[in-house]
Formats: sequence, C-alpha cells, structure tokens
Amino acid sequence: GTYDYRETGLCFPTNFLLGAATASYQVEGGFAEGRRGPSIWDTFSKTPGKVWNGDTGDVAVDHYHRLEEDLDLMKELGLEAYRFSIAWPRIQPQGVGQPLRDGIDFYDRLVDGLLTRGIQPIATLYHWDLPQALEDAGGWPARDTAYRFADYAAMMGQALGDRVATWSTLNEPWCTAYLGYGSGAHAPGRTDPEAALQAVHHLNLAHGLGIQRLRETASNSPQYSVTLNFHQVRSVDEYSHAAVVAIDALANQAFTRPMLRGEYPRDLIDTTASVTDWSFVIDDDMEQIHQPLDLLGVNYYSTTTVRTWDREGTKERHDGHKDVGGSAWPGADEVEFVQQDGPYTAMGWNIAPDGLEDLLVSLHQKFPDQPLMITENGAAFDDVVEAGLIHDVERADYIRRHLVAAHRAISRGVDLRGYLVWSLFDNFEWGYGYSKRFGIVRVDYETLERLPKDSASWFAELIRTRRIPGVASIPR
Ligand code: GBH
Repeated sequence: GTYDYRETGLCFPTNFLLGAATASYQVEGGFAEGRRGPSIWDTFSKTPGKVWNGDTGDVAVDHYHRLEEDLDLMKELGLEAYRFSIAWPRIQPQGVGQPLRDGIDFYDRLVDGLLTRGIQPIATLYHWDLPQALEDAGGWPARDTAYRFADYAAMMGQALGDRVATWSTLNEPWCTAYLGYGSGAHAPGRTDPEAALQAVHHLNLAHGLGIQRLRETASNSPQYSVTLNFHQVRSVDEYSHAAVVAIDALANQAFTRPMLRGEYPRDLIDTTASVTDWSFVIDDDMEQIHQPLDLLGVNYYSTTTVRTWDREGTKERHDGHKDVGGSAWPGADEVEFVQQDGPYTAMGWNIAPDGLEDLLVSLHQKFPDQPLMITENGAAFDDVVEAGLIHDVERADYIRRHLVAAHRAISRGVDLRGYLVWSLFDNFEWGYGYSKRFGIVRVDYETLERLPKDSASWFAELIRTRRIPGVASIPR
C-alpha cells in the first residue's frame, strides 16, 4: 500500500492491554533446577549442527534466578500484562505423574509477583518445550500426547487457576507441527510430512481437551485463548490462486477451522491428499476441539508471498526452510515461495505493517464475534551499544508502525483487545541461538545484565500516555 504507518499521536483506550511476552525455554535457564526434566529443546540444542554456534537454553537470560529483578523491571516499564509460558518439564519431568513442588512454586512466585505489581499474568501452557520422555513415546504425532497435555493443563488450572487472568493452551502449533516434524528446523527435528499432519491434529485435540480441563479447575473467571502464527498470504500473479489456497489451508485454516468451527476444511484435505487420508481423526474429536474462546491470540511478524510452481523448472524455489531437509508444507509441492520486497529485519523477514492490518480485518470478517489480541509482534535488529545506550530506532519504528496498523484495524471494526511486544528481553532465538536479538531490553550474555533499549523507553511512554509517540522523540 501507499500508507506508511508512521502516524504519531493515535490514542488507545485504557482497556486496550499493552504488555510484553517471553517463553520459558528462551529466558529461564536453570535447566537442572528443581528436578526439571529434559525437554525436546534441550536435546535438540545439544545435538551438533542444530542450533547456531551450539547455543543452548541452559542459562538463557537466567530469568529463573533473577525473577524479582525482572519483575521490578516490568513494573518500571509500566507493563499492564506479561505473557510467559510454563515449562512442562518443570512440572512433570517425564510428562506424567504428580507435579513437582519446585516447578509449581516458581510459577506461583511469578504470578504473585506480577499481581502485586498490578501486571496481568497471561500464561501459555505450551511454548515448544515438550518433555523429552513424551517425544520418546511418539511426540505430537501420537494421540496420547494430547491426553498427557490435558492432564498437565488440569494440574496447572488447579495450581494457578485462582490467579491467572488469561490462559493460552498452545503457542503457534504451526511451528510445533511443521517445523518440528516436517522441515526439521525445530525440535525434535523430524522430517516426515504425515507425522507433521498427525501433529497438527493432536495439537488441535490437546488444545480442545486442555480448554475443557482448565475450565473445570478454574476458581475465578479467567479468559481462555490460544495463540496462532498466521500467514498473511499474497500471490504474485493471477495464475497463483491455488498456491494461496494451499498455504492458507495448511498455515491458518488447519487450526482456526477446527478450533472455531469444529471442522477441517476441504481445501486442507485436498492439499494434503498425497500425504494422508486423515484417518487419525476419530470419534468426537472435532467436537472436543471446538471450544469457545474468549480471545484468539495473533502473532504477526511479516507476510508470505507465493506463486504456483513453474513446472518447467526455470525458476529457483525459495523456501526459508529448505536447507534443513524436509518441507514445512506437506502436500504443497506446487507452491513456490517468492522473495518479498524489503525493508527487512535482521531475520530477513520483510517489514509489512499493512499485512497486520489486512490480517486483523480478514480474521474479523471470517470470525466476527471473536475478540482478538496481538500476542506477539516485534523485530530483531543488529543493536549497537553506544556509550552504554542502545538507540534502536528501527525497532521502535517497527513497533510504532504495527501499532498504527492495529489502531487502523480497530477503527475498521476489529475487536482487538491488546498488543504484546515480542520480546521483553533478548533471548534464545531457537535455531538462531543468541545471534538474533528481539528484546526491548538488552541482555549482556557475559554478565547477564539487563539494559533497557530506547525502544523500551518508547514503549513505556506509550503505556503512560496511551498515545503512539513519535520515534524521533524517544526519551534519552
Ligand atoms: C515466534 O515464532 C515465536 O513464538 C517466538 O518464540 C520467537 O522467538 C519469535 O516468534 C521470533 O522468531 O521462516 O522465512 O518462512 C515466529 C515464527 C516467524 C515462523 C516467521 C514463520 C515466516 C518467515 N514464524 N516465519 S520464514
């Protein structure tokens, strides 16, 4: 589009929640504390060649040992909400059996520490750190993992259900299924297209069962949600409609349709016909999955552009995940991923706030009664420390433009309840280890010192004034 999203001064209502997000394996460290069991990410990151530089989450940003300091920092920034995830292997080291007291205690202290500081706890049950023992028993392609997840959800509901403001079952099941079992770029690093689709279904089932078990155990009235990473798909030419349909089905509708409508769409069945007949969908699975949600969490970073594959083979296939062996797109063999126009972040992802506006509006059109929340948005850039300060103007500008996009979506009728920046801290960026920094707060990986970047001051000013500040006016 022609609109550049650099408006300043737009105002958000006081009930529009502004906060930040992290995830357990990316920040906690303390990998052997309290009899925590190994997760698939411990195994994966310790397998040579899987993560940049051999980095692991053993220490991460040591949030496990710096909880009080980090809570104080959140308070100083004025965060209204903090989205964190619970490390399943801290609660059940083998993925089954009685919860560990130490694990529960840690999240008890986190939730209480947030509440004392007036910050809403938004808890995600699963942000990719599956107990290794459950992977050994088959992982997400195995139906039993969904039942294990439901038991774990009930345990957490029992432990924290009196205080958590918002529960989210899963973070980005797309990544778990397709990067974990399809492309192999994420733990557990399998490359089996049918296993990826079995994982899709069992993640959906885990979500539905988990919501039901949480509801049974809650003693106040929390909100229930899930977070999905949508692909805002565009095509390059008029012949590529089929490619858009296939990618939209695999990326988006594979989750939204069962969760919000209780069905798998025809487009998904057709796209994956060469891979599976979906005979692992049994009994009343679709009813179990279809549970009302108070919020649908939207993670958004960039857009995706596709073209129907040139069958003469003259064009080079561009797929961000091809280097790791498998495909992240089971059955979509005729889809070519096209290099998109810049500017780009340090991840090489294109910056496109109009994609966020389009995505929010289209979700609202498809699911008109469904309240939405942006549960992740942010950017990695190569930060430079100058005289003890980080003038990360590009990151502040990225966040600013996406907030303008969110504001425009609201004015077009979207029921959008909040915006959480990814991430509060620089942290373990999965396959990229510590080489990519998404934080509004810098972490020095030698000393583990925290240093708020200019984007943090900018974000704090937004929360204080409820108006989108200009980026040039970042307080120094
Ligand atoms: C989120 O994943 C995660 O929830 C979070 O833990 C992570 O740290 C954060 O974002 C930043 O990565 O790969 O070239 O095809 C986002 C994962 C990013 C996957 C964009 C799809 C599409 C571009 N998504 N990606 S490409």
